Amino acid sequence: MGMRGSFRVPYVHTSEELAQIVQAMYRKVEARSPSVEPGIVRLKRLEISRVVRTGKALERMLGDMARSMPFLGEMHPFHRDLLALIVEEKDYKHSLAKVGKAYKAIRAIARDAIAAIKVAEDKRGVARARRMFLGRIRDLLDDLSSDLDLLRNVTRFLRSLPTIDPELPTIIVAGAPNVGKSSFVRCVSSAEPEVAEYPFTTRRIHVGHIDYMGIRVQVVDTPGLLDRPLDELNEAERQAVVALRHIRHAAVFLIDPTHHSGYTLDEQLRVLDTVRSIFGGTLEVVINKADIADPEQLAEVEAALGRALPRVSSLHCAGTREVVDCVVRRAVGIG
Ligand SMILES: Nc1nc2c(ncn2[C@@H]2O[C@H](COP(=O)(O)OP(=O)(O)OP(=O)(O)O)[C@@H](O)[C@H]2O)c(=O)[nH]1
Ligand SMILES: [Mg+2]
Repeated sequence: MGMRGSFRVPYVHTSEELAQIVQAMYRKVEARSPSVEPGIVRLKRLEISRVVRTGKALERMLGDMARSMPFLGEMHPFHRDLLALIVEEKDYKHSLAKVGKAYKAIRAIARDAIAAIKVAEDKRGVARARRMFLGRIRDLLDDLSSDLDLLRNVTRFLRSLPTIDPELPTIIVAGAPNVGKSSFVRCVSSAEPEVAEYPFTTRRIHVGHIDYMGIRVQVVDTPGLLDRPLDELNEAERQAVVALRHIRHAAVFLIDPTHHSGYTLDEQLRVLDTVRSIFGGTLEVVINKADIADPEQLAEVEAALGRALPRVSSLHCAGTREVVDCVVRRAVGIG
C-alpha cells in the first residue's frame, strides 16, 4: 500500500506568503543585457525576463505542492477515513485540482504581460504592464487562498497522525473516558501518551510498539468513548471509532469498576456494546484499577458480563503485560 511510516506532506504556503515570495522574486531578477542597449530596449528585456522567471517559479511552487499532496486513491482506507473526519473528499479533490491547474492561468497572465511590455512606448508603459502582471497574480492567489488553507489543514492533520501501519498486528485499547487506557498503553508499550486524572485527556490516537518474540506489534491508545449515538461523537471519539472499524486484529476494552473515572458501570457497558457493534476482531474485556476496586465492585462487573475477567492495575503496571501477551498470542495465531 506504500503507506508505511509517516505521511510525507509538502509545506503549503498561504496565498499571502506566495504573494510576498513573488514580489521579492520579481525585484531580484537583474538586467543581464549589455548596457550599450538603448534604455527602453534594455528595460523591456529586463521586464520580460522578470515576468517569465517569476511566472515559472510560481507555477513550479504550486505544481509541486499539488503533486506532493497525498492522493486519495493511494491512501490506505484507514487513513482515508481519518482524513474524512476533517475534510470532505470532494472539497479536498476540488482544491487540489484548482491549485494543480493554476499554471494555466499564470501562463495566460504572463503572456498578456509580455505582450503589453512589447508594445509599451515608454518607461511608464512598461511600469503599467508590470503593475498589471503583479496585480493579476495577486488576484489569482487571493482566489486560491481558501484552497491553500484547506490543503494546509490537511497537511497539519496528516502530520499529527501517528504512524500506524495498518498491516502490522495491532491491539487497540478502548473504553470510556478516564478508565486508564493511556496508563495501560504506557505500561505495555513504547508509547508515552499523556495520563491525567480527568476525562478527555487523550484527544487523538497514539501508537506504541511491543516486541513479542520478534514480532512487532502495535498498541493503539484511543480517546475515551461516551455512551451516545455514533453520529453525535466529536472528532476525537470519531478517531477512536475509525481505528476500531479498520484495525481488525484485537482490542482490549478496559472497565473501571470504581467510581474513580466518573462513569458508572452501566454507562461503560453501553460503550462496550457500541464497541462490539463496530469492532470486528477479538475483544478482551479487562478490569482496570483493581488496586482500588473493592470486592463487591469486581463481583458486580463479572456478574454483569457473566464470567471471570482479567484484573489489572495500570497505575502499577500489574498484570498488564500478561493480558497483552495473551491477546497478542491470539492475534498472531500462536496458542
Ligand atoms: N488507582 C488506579 N488509578 C489508575 C489506574 N489506571 C489509571 N489510573 C488513573 O486514572 C486516571 C486516568 O488515567 P488515564 O490513563 O489518563 O485514562 P484514559 O482512559 O486514558 O483517559 P482519557 O484519555 O481521558 O479517556 C489517572 O489519574 C490515572 O493515574 C489504576 O489501575 N489504578
Ligand atoms: Mg487517555
